Amino acid sequence: MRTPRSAVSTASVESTYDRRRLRQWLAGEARADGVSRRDMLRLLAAAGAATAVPLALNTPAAAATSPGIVKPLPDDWFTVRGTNAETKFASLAGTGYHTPVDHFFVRNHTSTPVLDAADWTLTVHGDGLTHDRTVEFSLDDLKKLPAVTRTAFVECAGNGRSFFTGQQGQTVTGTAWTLGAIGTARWRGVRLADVLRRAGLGRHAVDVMPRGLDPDYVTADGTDLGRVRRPLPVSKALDDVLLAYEMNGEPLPYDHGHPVRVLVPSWIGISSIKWVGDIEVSAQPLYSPWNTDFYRLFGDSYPEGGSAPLARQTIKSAWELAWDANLDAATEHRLTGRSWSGHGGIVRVDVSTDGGTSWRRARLHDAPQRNGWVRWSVDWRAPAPGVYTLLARATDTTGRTQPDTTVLNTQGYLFDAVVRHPVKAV
Ligand SMILES: Nc1nc2c(c(=O)[nH]1)N[C@H]1C(S)=C(S)[C@@H](COP(=O)(O)O)O[C@H]1N2
Ligand SMILES: [Mo]
Repeated sequence: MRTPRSAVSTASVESTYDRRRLRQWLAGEARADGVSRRDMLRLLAAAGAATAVPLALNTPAAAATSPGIVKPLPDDWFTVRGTNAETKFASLAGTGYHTPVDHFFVRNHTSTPVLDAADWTLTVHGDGLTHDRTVEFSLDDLKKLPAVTRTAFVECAGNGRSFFTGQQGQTVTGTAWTLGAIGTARWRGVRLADVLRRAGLGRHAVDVMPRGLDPDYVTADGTDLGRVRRPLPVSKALDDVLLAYEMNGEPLPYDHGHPVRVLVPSWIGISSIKWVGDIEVSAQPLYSPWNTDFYRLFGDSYPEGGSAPLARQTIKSAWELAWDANLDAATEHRLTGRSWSGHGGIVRVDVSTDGGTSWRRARLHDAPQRNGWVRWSVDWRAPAPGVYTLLARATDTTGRTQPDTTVLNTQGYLFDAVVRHPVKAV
């Protein structure tokens, strides 16, 4: 399989773009609604364009007791974490390549709005459209455009976050996901490019900002950040982004964005705005708290105001086994798992069943697929009863492989280190 355009180049395009965006903000040529002046100054300091300003982070809101999720969340399949539900990897064994909707993780900043497709419209607006017009699309209008089907995972930028603490002894903020904040589905919808062109995309458009119809997001300290929204460069919007109205052959379920969500293949989950109600197309760079305060890397190893906004996902592997799973010591087991990367298809997975002393290659059950994962397996019989540590290390088409540790960032994004998974042979 051909290697997709290098991730490094995408990342550096993003950071160059980010610097330009910041300069334009300073010159009064960029918009930053709902973002504090202090945050903008902090980002500017990081880009080397102004003096340093003390770092102050907002922490995402604390857990609510009621998750605000519509679908059932059986204990065997999900761990509820505040307003979110994490898929238990063990429950994916034997479910096939695509994650069934009833197993698919849910990440909600607030709660799932139950929207009626018949009343729904998408408003496309902004000075990046010719004549600064406003164009509305009903779901029927979208369905008249050419339909496209794409298999892609959606994975939260914070997936694996709990291992910064559990494996590296570090403190981070945010939902304590293990590895189940990911799912792979077959999405069907229309190209965002087709909708933007139909709306009259202007030559000077630089950013598009989809916004959800779910309630305003209010942080733990009571700050109302408005509705969930994150700018996307026009280049990505015109590349492979979908407005999806089907998931695994069914109308998009309530919890995953019914009736229409944005689907940004290989990028962090926050890019794929659910319940999209409007898309601003702008001739100026745009900011929201989701590309200033959140979803950048902050910490000692990063510029004072954080990295460029995160775009592509990183590389990970997970065993389809419970943590501390009991395995019969007397029998041979076919152990299974999955690996994925935002940078390219997975070409190789090495596993260890003795804590990393010896390694062998896992059997891959899928061809490397960009934007997707591969399933793999390995046969193993425990040499004797006792506790064992399983490890899996994936390599993708770009040569990227999982390190032993991930450099700390304060919000615990993009954990990519090999996870040490304990099991008990009994
Ligand atoms: N409108 C809206 N879109 C959203 C979110 C949200 O809270 N509201 N969460 C984002 C995040 S952080 C992730 S990881 C994905 C999760 O998608 P899923 O719930 O369908 O798995 O949706 C993204 N889109
Ligand atoms: Mo996320």
